[in-house]
Amino acid sequence: LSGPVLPLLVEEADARGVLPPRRADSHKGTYGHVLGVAGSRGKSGAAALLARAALRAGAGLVSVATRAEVLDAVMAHAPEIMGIPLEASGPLGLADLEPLLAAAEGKDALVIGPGIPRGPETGKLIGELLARVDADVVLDADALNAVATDLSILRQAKRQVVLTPHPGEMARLTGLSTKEVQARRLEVAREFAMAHGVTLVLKGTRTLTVSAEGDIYINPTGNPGMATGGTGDVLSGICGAFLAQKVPVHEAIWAAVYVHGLAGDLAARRSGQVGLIASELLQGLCDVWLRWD
Ligand code: NPW
Ligand code: AMP
Ligand code: MG
Repeated sequence: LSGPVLPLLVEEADARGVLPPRRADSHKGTYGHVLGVAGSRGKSGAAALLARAALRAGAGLVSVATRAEVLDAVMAHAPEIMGIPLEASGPLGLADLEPLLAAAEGKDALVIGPGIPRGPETGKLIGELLARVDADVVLDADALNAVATDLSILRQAKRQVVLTPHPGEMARLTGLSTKEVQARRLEVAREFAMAHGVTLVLKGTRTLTVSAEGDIYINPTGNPGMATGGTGDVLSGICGAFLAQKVPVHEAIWAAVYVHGLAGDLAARRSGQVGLIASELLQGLCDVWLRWD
């Protein structure tokens, strides 16, 4: 951490220019294939929100790998989703490695974590995937809690790694308390991103995106109506979709954060902050695209 850094405030014009225009002669392959590794019994909704958000954020194809017993529940939320059943049982572990490596073949971005069943081997599984999969990877939710036990796996990744913790997850990643994280958000996020060579999104009011080089982007969109279950799962899907569309990671992620917050602001105009629920961010995303048309 050498010298002072000037955080940049992301503006609407910056975020608007990030996604490539939909060319007349394009096809679904042009917009990339996202693989979500998400969901479990009682948390199939997290996988559905991730997948539907990736679709609404422009990904050409979206697949979800999840425990076989919940796959139908996830796919019932959208006929556009393709499903990959993980036949083992219990927490995700090394028994899931081969099926997941096969599932990751040809994918442009992976999003791992929302609602996954976590156990003692989940961190090792994620480490193997990071080292072997030829796609950028977003780690969220329980994938963050799983890698917290051995952060050295982040450095072994073949491609770019993005972490999207809320302050509670950031506390687990760093060993600090949530209060300490919140008191020094900028320093904590920057130190972590640079130390581990990852893009770090520290969520919450004025979400921070920090690049592996230590550049800091402050997000002005979003509102407390988004303090409701599932909104983070939506963000992970948007991040995956932007990466799959080949937006370079250094701009894909602060732009995804901006769009997610703007979708929340537009959705709150319809439902109010009190009434807002995470699935309404999906319509909010469409409102963002119409606003920018
Ligand atoms: P406290 O209480 O302040 O110390 P967890 P989770 C903190 C899935 N979901 N500012 C706060 O800590 C997810 O994907 C599934 C300050 C809070 O109590 C995960 O896999 C859904 N503190 C799994 O469930 C919908 C903040 O973190 C604690 C903060 C568990 O995820 C829901 C909670 O964090 C959910 O998305 C802030 N802004 N934000 C589904 N429909 O399937 C958070 N904290 O214990 O990691 O639990 O985030 O709910
Ligand atoms: P998660 O806790 O993983 O579901 O993520 C919650 C999402 O909602 C993150 O993107 C947060 O930045 C956003 N969010 C939660 N509370 C607020 C708030 N008070 N203001 C703005 N955004 C918020
Ligand atoms: Mg979350």
